[in-house]
Amino acid sequence: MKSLMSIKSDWEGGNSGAHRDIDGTFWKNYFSKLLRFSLTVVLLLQLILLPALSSSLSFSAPSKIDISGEGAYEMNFACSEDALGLSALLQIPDGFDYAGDAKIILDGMPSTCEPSQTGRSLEWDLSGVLLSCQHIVVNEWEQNPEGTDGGKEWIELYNPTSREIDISGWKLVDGYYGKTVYIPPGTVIGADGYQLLSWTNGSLINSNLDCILLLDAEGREVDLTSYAKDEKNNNLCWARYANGRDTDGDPDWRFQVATPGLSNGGISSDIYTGESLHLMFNLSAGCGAPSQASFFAEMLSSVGKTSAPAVTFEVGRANLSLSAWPDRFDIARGDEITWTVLLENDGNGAAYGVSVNATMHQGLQIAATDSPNSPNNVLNWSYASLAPGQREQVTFKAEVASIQGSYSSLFQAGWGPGPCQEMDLVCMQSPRTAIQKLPDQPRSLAVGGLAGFEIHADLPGGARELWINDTIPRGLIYNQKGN
Ligand SMILES: [Ca+2]
Ligand SMILES: [Ca+2]
Ligand SMILES: [Ca+2]
Ligand SMILES: [Ca+2]
Repeated sequence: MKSLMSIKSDWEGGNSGAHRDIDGTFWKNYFSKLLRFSLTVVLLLQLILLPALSSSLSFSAPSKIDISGEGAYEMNFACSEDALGLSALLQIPDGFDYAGDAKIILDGMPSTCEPSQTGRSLEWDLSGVLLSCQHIVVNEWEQNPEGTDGGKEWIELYNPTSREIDISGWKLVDGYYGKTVYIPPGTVIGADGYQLLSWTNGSLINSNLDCILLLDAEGREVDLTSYAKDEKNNNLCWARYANGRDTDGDPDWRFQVATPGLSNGGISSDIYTGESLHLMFNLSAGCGAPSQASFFAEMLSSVGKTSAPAVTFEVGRANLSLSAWPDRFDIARGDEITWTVLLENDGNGAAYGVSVNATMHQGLQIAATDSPNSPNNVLNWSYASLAPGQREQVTFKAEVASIQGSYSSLFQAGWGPGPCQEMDLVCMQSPRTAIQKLPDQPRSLAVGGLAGFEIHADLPGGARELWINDTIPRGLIYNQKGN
């Protein structure tokens, strides 16, 4: 193992031109290597000090989810041994539904991953997805072939994914001298394929620790080997074992008989010892979800079953109340009525997708309102959500357009898919006796001109011995021939 100082002096002693080739990438990799080295030391110490840990699975959920709302859930799997054929299982309680957006995160790389559903059980087959999370690796390298090294040193790349990858313009850089070898145009590695490359920029050091860094055409790190030396001058060299194994640690590597262009042997795994996998997805609670829910999660693989401790959490439910009232109940033609509609959530969960509508009686005509007035004398409005304790009030005006025996207006509200709760409210108004003289606004008149007036009497309850007394304004003379 190298100390920080010895690594630094090796690099400073190398070809300074190479430092320009890769800008700051080398220092980044140097620190990332140091971090990996430290982690390896920590892991080794744990192995020495502690008994072997078994794989663990935990299920995390929001502490509370509301009916008709969506929550983000996560399964976290920490793997204690290399495993194949990985799949995740989740039992979801009645009333809950898978709401999509599943992704898996391994080594910080997200990948989408949809489950299949059987009854109340969701299952994710993770093997294929994990394969797509992988990347090209420097799989094997011979820094000291038998005899003279110049022109005979080689590096093997391996593509573990299920798609071919064009590596034209990518480059290899050695950690000791900082020299670069460019990968020629037109180089493509097929799925599960190998590519052998000759080291053509001088010779790789044998008797000092060296490493090979693989950068893509944009100069981003794709892979990095462990630091290693080969003083054997024979066909033994450093290789990832099992073939392609990549946990960023020294245990990925074995000094063994070279297998250029072929598998390094062993059985590759979906996930390796010490790796952690996060499976994230959304669930929604339907109208029928219970007030408490439990989830059971399992991870299955070639090395057995790991169960998560059961998780129970609270389900909140909104309870909306709807009230609506006019500023007067006895009305006459021409009155302008102000309506107030109030929604209140006194439940312990938010109401999502709240919609309200007001259908006014045909004798009332909706007038001033902020909401778009829809045809048929109906007003609609909505709220994305109403939190527990939240109140929302809307006012609008309607004019009494005609005299009717009574006026019944209908107010309705609902929320959630289904909906989860529906409310109907009928509000009655009665006509009142009223006399109206029109027009009743100031107007200009010429001498000799006619000023017409009209008197309406709305008598919804009928009338006996009806008389009307009207005072003629000063300056006007009654003209019974008027209209
Ligand atoms: Ca040699
Ligand atoms: Ca060798
Ligand atoms: Ca060499
Ligand atoms: Ca090989």
